[in-house]
Amino acid sequence: MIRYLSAAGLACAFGLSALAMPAPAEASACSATVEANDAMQFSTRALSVPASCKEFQVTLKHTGQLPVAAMGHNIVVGKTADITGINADGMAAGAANNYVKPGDARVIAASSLVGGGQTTSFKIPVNRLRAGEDYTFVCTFPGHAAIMRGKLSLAP
Ligand SMILES: [Cu+2]
Repeated sequence: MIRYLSAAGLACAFGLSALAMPAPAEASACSATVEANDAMQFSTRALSVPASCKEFQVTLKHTGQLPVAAMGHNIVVGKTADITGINADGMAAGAANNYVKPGDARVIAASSLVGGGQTTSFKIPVNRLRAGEDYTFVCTFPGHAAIMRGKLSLAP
């Protein structure tokens, strides 16, 4: 029991320090955190995915307080040329589908929908990205994509 508590304590301490300090370069290179708020804003307008990563994990943290039905956010990644269609079909698919059309081949990766105080994460398969191609990430919650968008690219 003492050993168990000790291990849990260590894990907890590690978790806290990982939150408080910048992650080591190696750990952060294949992941990123994007915050979204009640003012319909993402905390970043550009994500760079190193080509050396097999998967790129994106954590979406909704720092607001509004419920998902009123101010839900997600992140959907696609080629910039496909984003308008992805967004239109996503909105039509509704909240039950996280505002992403089921089976949409244009969607490279997508998170689930979160409301205030919630966090989710998803992985971008890096082998679906090409150098020099123009990618965009958006929130497909109805009415959000015009403001909640950013560029995504494969870094050499
Ligand atoms: Cu949104």
